[in-house]
Amino acid sequence: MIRKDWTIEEINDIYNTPLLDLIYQAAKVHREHNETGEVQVCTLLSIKTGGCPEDCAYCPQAARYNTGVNVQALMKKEEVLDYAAKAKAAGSTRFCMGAAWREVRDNKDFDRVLDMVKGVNEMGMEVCCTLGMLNEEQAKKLADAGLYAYNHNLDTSSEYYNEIISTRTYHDRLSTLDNVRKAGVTVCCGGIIGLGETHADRIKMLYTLSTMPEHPESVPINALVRVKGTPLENNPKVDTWDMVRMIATARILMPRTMVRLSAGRAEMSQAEQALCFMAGANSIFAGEKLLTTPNPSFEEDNIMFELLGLKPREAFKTEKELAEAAGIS
Ligand code: SAM
Ligand code: DTB
Ligand code: SF4
Repeated sequence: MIRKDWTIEEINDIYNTPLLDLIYQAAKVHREHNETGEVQVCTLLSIKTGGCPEDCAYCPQAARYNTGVNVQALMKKEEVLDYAAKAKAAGSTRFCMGAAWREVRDNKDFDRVLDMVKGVNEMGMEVCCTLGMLNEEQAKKLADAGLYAYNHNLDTSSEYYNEIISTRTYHDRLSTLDNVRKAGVTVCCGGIIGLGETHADRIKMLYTLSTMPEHPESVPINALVRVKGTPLENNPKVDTWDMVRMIATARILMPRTMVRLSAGRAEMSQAEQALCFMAGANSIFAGEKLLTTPNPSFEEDNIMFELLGLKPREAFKTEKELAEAAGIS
C-alpha cells in the first residue's frame, strides 16, 4: 500500500528507529515493492554552467561566490547528443541536463533545450532536465518535446529554506513542481543534508515529499559537496549514517519511488554505498562529474556493481510494467 497521509509523528518515529532495525525495515519494504539488486543509472550533464543570479548557499554555480567555476554558455545540441550517446554506451538509461538558471525564459536558448530533449528522447533514453523555475506553458512545451522527468529539489524544510536561499521562496519551488505534474512529466524532487539543518528539518522535508498528492517518482538524497568559496564550505562532512537514515526513511515512506544516492558518493567507500543500497537506494548518478564536482567513474561503478551483484535498471521499465499489468504488450 502506498500511503500519502503520513504524520510528522510517524515519520519522526521511523527516522529515529535504532539504525540496524531501520535498515532492516527499509530493506523489507524495498524488496516487497521493487526488484532486488536493480539500480537506475543516470548521467548528469551541465549544459549551461555558472553565473547563476541565485544565492543558494551550497552552490558552486552562484555568480556571487568565488568558487573558480568557469561560466559556460548553453552548449550546442550536437555536443550534448554526443555526450548522451557516450553515457548510453556506458550503461546509463537516464540522461539529465542541468542549467544554472534561476528560471526558464521563452527565448532561443529554451528552443535549443527543447531540441536537445527531442534528440535524447529519440535515442531511447529517459530524458530529465533541471532548469530552475518553470511556468505551466513551459512545462507543457518540455512534455511535448518528450521530457520524461523534471528535477526540482526542495532541498530542506520550508522553515530552514530561508537560511539557505533568499532569492526565491519555498512556495515558488512548489508551484514549479505543480506545473510539472500538470504537464504529465514525472517529478524528481529531493534534498540535501549537511546544510546545517536539524533532524526535525529533515523530517519535515520528508513529510512534505511523502504527503504530496502523488509521491515524486524519484527522490534524490544529496550529501552537501562542500565547495570552497561558498558560504557552506566549512560545514562538517556529512556522516554516512545520516545518509543511510535519510534513505531508509524515504524508502519506507515512499515504497515505489526511485530513491537516489546522489551527490556525495565520491567521498564514500564501497561499503558505505552498499549500506545505502541495503537501506533502499535504487538509483545513482554515474560518470566522473556531477554538474561541476567529481563523482566516481563508470569503471569504478562497474566494479562496485559486479562486487555487490547489482544490475542497471532498463529504461522506461515502469511503463512496461504498467502496460503488462493492463494486458497491453
Ligand atoms: N538551477 C536549477 C535549480 O536550482 O533548480 C538547476 C540546477 S541546481 C545545481 C540542482 C540541484 O543541485 C540543487 O537544487 C541542489 O539540490 C543540488 N546541488 C547544488 N549544489 C550542490 C552541492 N554543493 N552539494 C549537493 N547538492 C547540490
Ligand atoms: C540532484 O539532486 N543532484 C544533482 C542533480 N539533482 C541535478 C546535482 C548535484 C550537484 C552537486 C554539485 C555540483 O556538481 O555542482
Ligand atoms: Fe543557481 Fe540552481 Fe545553483 Fe541555486 S542551485 S545557485 S538556482 S544553479
